[in-house]
Amino acid sequence: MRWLTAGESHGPALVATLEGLPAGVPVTTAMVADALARRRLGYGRGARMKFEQDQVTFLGGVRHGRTMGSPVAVMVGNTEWPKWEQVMAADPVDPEILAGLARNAPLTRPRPGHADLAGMQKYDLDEARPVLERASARETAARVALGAVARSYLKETAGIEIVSHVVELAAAKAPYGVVPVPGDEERLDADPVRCLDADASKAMVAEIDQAHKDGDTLGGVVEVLAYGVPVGLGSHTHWDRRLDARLAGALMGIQAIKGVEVGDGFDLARVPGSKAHDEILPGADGIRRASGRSGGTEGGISTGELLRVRAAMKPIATVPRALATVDVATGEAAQAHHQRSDVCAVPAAGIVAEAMVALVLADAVAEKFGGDSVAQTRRNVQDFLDHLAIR
Ligand code: EPS
Repeated sequence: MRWLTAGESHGPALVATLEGLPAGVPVTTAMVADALARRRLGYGRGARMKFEQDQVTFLGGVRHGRTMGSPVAVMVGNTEWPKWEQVMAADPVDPEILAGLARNAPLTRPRPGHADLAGMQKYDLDEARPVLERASARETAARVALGAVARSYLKETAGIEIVSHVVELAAAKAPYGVVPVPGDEERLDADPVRCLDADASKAMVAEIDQAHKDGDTLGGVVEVLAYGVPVGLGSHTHWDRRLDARLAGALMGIQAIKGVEVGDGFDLARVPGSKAHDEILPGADGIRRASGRSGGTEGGISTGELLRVRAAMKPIATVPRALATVDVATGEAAQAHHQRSDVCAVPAAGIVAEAMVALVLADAVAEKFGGDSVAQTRRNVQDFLDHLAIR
C-alpha cells in the first residue's frame, strides 16, 4: 500500500491518494467527513477551527460506496482559500497587487520550535511562508481522510478497531491503565479534551485555561489502542519490517510529535526483566498473556494482544507571548511572528494518531494477507488464524 498527501494550509485544498486497497471496502463521503469533524474537536483550538469547514470530495477509486481496487483520491477543500487566492496563487500575480496585501508581508521572524528557520535555510528562501504553509498541521486533515478509508478496510477484513484518548496534558495526567474500548468514542469525543477520566479532564481544561491567560501553549500525550489485531503483522527479520518501528515512524511523522512509546515504553527501561515482560500462560481458549506491557508487539511482530502506542506532542510553536528570535531580513534580535494560534491541539493529535496507526496496520494487513477483494482478504485472515499450529 502506498499513500501520499499534497496541499498547503491556505491553498485551495489538500489532496491525498491511497493505492493498494482491494475492491469492496465500504467508503462514503460522510464517513470521511465524520472523521474530519472529530479532528476539529478539542478544547483549546484556535479561531480557524470554528469558522473553517472541511469539504470532502472523492476524485477517484470509489463507486456507490465501495472501493473499486483502483487508487483512492480524496480532496479536502480549505474554505479559507478565498482570503488567500492571491497570496497562494499557483500562477504569478502582479507584484503591485501582492505588495498591497497585508497577508503577503514576508515572514522573516521565524518561530522557535517550528519548521520556519531550518526550512528557510534548507530551501534557500528569504521568508517562511512557503515553509509554514506545508509544515502546518492543517495537512493532517488529508491523513485523517485516508485514515478513515484504512479503518474501514481493517474493520471489514480483520475486524480491527482503533480508539484513542488523551492521557497527559501538560502536568495533568489520567490514571494509568484505564483504557477506552471500541464504543467509547462518543463518550470520549463529548469530553472537551478526549480524556476518559472526569477528574483528569477537568485538570486538563484548567491547564488550557491558564495557558490561554498566560499567552502560552501546551502539549501532551495521546494513547492509541487497536483491538482485534491478529498475531503475525510485521516481522523480526529486518529492521524496516518491524511493526513497532513502522508505528513509531508513522507517529513521529505527525507535526509536533517528539516522542513515541510502544506499550509501557520508557517505563520498561526502569524495571527489571521480571517486571517488564508479559508472561505466557496456558488457557482454555488458548495461550494468553498475564499483562500487556509490551503493547502488543514482540520482535516487531504483533502478538495478537491489545496493540497500544503513545505519542508525546510538544506545545504549539506559535506562542502568543512570542519567543525570542532573529529577524532574518536584518539580522537583528526580534520577537517571533504570531497572528493567531491554538493553545493546545493534543485532542486533535489523538485523532491524527489513530489515522496513522490505521494506515500502518492497513499496510501490514495487505502485506501479510493480500487479496484483491475484501472477501478474499477476509478469507485469508480467517484461514491463517484457523490453521495456526500453535495457539
Ligand atoms: C496551524 C495553524 C492554524 C491552525 C492549523 C494548523 O492555522 P492558521 O495559521 O491559519 O491560524 O488552525 O490547523 C488547521 C487549519 C487544521 O485544520 O488543523 C499550524 O501552524 O500548524
